[in-house]
Amino acid sequence: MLLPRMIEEKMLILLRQGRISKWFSGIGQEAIAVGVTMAMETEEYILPMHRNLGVFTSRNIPLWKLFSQWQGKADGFTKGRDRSFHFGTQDYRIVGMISHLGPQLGVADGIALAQKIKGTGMATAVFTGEGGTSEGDFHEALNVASVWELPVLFCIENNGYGLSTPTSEQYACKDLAERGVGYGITSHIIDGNNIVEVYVKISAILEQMRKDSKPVLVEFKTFRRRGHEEASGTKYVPSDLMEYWEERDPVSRFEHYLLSKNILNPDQLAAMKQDNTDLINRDLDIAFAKALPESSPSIELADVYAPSHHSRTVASLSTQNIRMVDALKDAMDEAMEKHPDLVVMGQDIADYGGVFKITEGLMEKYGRDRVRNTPICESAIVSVGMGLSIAGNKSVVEMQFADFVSSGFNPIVNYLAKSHYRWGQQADVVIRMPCGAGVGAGPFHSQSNEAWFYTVPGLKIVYPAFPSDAKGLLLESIADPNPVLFFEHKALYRSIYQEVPDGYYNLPLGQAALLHEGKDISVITYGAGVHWMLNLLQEWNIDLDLIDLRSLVPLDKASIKASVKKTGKVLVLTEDGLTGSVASDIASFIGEECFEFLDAPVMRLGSLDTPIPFEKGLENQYLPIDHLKTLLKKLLDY
Ligand SMILES: Cc1ncc(C[n+]2csc(CCOP(=O)(O)OP(=O)(O)O)c2C)c(N)n1
Repeated sequence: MLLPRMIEEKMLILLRQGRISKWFSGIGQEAIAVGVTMAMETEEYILPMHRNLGVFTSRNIPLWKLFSQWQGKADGFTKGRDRSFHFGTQDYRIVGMISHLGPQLGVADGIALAQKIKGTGMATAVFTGEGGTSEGDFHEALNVASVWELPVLFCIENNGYGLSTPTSEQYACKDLAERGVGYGITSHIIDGNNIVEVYVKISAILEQMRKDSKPVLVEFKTFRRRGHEEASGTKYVPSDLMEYWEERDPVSRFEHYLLSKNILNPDQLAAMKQDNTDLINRDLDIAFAKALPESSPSIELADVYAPSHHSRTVASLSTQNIRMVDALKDAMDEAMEKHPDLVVMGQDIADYGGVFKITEGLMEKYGRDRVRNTPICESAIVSVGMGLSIAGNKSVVEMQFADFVSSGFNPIVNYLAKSHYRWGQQADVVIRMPCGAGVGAGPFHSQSNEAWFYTVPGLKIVYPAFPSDAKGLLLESIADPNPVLFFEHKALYRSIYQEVPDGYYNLPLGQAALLHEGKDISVITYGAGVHWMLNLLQEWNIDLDLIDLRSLVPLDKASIKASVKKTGKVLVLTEDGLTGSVASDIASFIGEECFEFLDAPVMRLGSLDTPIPFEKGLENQYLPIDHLKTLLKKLLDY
């Protein structure tokens, strides 16, 4: 406890000298981080927050490395890409927070799930402030841990304020520990300023958790003695409250205890302090001498995605004439065989087989550990996928409908997408997205929402239009170590048949397919748009290139360019509305890169910029299909 305290005191000085950026103080809260970490086994994962320096020091991370991280140095854990405690390290089994506070609670569930499936008997500890307990993520994570019986130690550090918000404005129950009852979780209240109580009680709790594999909720009562971050001060804190907690300082309390029991004498204490001072000063000098990151745009871009090392398997010659749903079902089965660490999660996907029956039979074949029904909590389940990846498992998360991904948006765009760039941790998660209109399902069961994710670096987006592509691309997406949003158009599920190769094969991402060749126009599209065009070509013999993009990130710019160069006229067709769409982005790429080949303005065609209406006539009016021929004629005549 002395070491993190003394590091902080030094940091406050450096902050005033402008030699480090923000500082979130944990002064007065050290007993919790230190006590919990010392009660954990070194191989067990801990997911700390911004005031838990004691977790990092108790895991014996070299101080120069920590200091380098805080100074944005090349040798820090994030190579200058993220600040303060926003990093993880597999070497020390620590997974740091993202700013959004709550998602890591679900990540802890995922790590604990991996441990449970592997039968390691290990527990996982995760921290949150009392402010963070108001986020949906907290409730979702507790519920999942309880329903799935995951050995997660949920540690609430109740330090009186969330930024300036006192507990009375944060929650209305007496103690946050009461929340455990609502989720069927045992809970405890522990004096967070008493290291002996923390260590002894948490050791006993963990011992039990490792045996019975159940989550436990602990509320540590403590107090935040400094401002939310150093610049923001503590004006709003009544002085008598501050004094009350100063008297209960965990470090001086323990010093007093050790001295009074003659476990430690004053000389030893002074020597410890001197050793710490020397260590801190020495490592600070090392960190200050370290270089800032030397980088370039190409180095930064190369680190957004984890490299894929898997091999390519060509498709067998034996085939079956099947639908998209059958091909996807096949792919899931092949993937479960190929990757023994793959876990599949989603609502109603186990016994029921999923609402579209794509996971039917998987649970019977691969067991309940690997094929898991989830409660209705998209955010927690995406976070669980992240946790599984940290612990070495692949996962596929089925959104019941692509529309519901909005409830899991935050961990996708902030956790999964940024993880490899931030600290080199892959997010090996595929999110299956049954999407699309034309099925009379209205505004919340029909969206083609790929554009929501298209602007976020770190995500891959795949959108097949045929059964054989769907199988090979899903297998590739699962083999790929990066987060992939895999769109499956519901209207194509049962309407399109194709000869699909048996067995395992994977198709590369970022390679478009040229489905029809011609010289007059290039039509660039994906998903249902491909079939609208194929239908039109059956009744109208028009000399055009039809390009099925198959994946949107990575995007096959070379094929787009080659076709536009040949035809000089282009239509980018999408089922999405046009404003801010992938189609608009492709159109601007063509405008910039292919201008000299163009004989007409780049045309776009998409749906109306309205929510998707339910009634058939309205839905038809919403979709762009009826305008396709007119627009192509206009382009031909231009
Ligand atoms: C989703 C989200 N909303 C708001 C914030 C801004 N914010 C950062 S920390 C914080 C207070 C957190 O309070 P608490 O969870 O009690 O932790 P403490 O800082 O007291 O340790 C707030 C409001 C954020 N980081 N993320």
